[in-house]
Amino acid sequence: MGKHETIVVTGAGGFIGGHLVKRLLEEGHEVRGADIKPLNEWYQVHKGAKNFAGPIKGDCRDFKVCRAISTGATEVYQLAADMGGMGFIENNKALCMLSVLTNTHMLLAAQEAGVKRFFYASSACVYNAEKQTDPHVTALKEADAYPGLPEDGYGWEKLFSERMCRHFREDFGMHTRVARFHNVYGPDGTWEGGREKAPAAICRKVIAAKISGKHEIEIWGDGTQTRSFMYIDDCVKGIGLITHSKVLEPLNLGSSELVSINQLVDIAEDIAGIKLKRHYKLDAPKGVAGRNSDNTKIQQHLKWEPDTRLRSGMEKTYQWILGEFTAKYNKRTALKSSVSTFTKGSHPIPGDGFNPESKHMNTWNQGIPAGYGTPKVVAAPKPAAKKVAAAKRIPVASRAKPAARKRVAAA
Ligand code: GKE
Repeated sequence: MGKHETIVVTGAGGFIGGHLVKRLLEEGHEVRGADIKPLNEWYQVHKGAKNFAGPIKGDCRDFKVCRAISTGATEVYQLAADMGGMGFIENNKALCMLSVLTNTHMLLAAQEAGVKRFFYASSACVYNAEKQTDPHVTALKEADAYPGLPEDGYGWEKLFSERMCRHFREDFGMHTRVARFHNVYGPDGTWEGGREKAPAAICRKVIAAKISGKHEIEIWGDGTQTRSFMYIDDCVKGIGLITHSKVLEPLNLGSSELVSINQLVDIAEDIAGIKLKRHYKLDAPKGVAGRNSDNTKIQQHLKWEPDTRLRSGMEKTYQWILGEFTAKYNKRTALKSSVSTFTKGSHPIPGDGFNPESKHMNTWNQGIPAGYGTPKVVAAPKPAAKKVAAAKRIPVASRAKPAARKRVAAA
């Protein structure tokens, strides 16, 4: 990368985008940050950047916005997406898929602007669900994305969009680079409200328990599900390395330190210096049973992999959330934030909008990772045996239809 590039970061008001803008400014670049959120909702606002905020100037689903921010730019980091942790993506599949507009329009605008590099933030949610059914996982290598059976909704969109990056490269000669992020955490991110991921949610719930004095915690699932979590500094470093590498295919960008959710809670409890009684909410969104990042390829190509230990990243995250928490809650109100919320917006709803084909083609099962649980497809009530026979019996009068009689006559 040259010394002073003009760089676009979409999703600049979000968690990873905010940290990336900071790093790029420190490196001396001219940065344009865009986000649909109004400026007062951005996690970090960097005065040194030109900020395009809100639904008029910062909505990257709108091609006109994409064009306005990309003209004259030399690099684009496409991080904007409607997304969140399991509580959000499992229940808002249509919204997640609408990010295809952002990805499509940003690719087109960047191509028109003739940028030197286009970075796309994909996700470990693209990986085939059948490879993630056991908490004792074999780490996912890049080839495991195919045959395609990604996370329903969110993962399908990510897989499609990373594929689109590939074809913009092959057909239009654009220098696209793709990283598959594995669960990123750290300060200045979402920690409550329904979109937060497990590390932030667990820190918040432990803090709520400590401050309220009610030493209990609710955990989604049975706590045996496993993940690896990547600290934000590693993520930002990896984005830079991958963008300027020669690696054309999507690369894993994640930690390979596998822990169970129970172990994640152990870490947060240890930082807080308390022990909590655990309650397991088994019907909450769980996602896949186990997921880890195979870092063979990134090591091979970049001689590096995310290496911040979870304990040390969680310490910084906990302290930051503690500051946010105490600015908002006190001993009396702390328990208000002790439960993680999620909506049941997009579960299959019998009646209008319910696809009857699903029952026959098993598409719900196919599109949903194992951890989702067995979906209950509500079958239409079967008519009683007597009624079926009656329905099949064709009344004599209707057998002798004029058309049928005509055919017989013609023969
Ligand atoms: N969010 C959340 N909140 N998760 C909890 C909580 C809680 O209060 N308690 C336990 N968990 C469990 C979830 O049930 C899940 O099994 C696990 O922690 C991790 O949840 P997560 O951090 O929300 O997200 P996932 O790792 O399952 O999935 C995320 O993967 C990333 C890629 O690795 C996705 O949400 C994507 O946002 C992302 O691409």
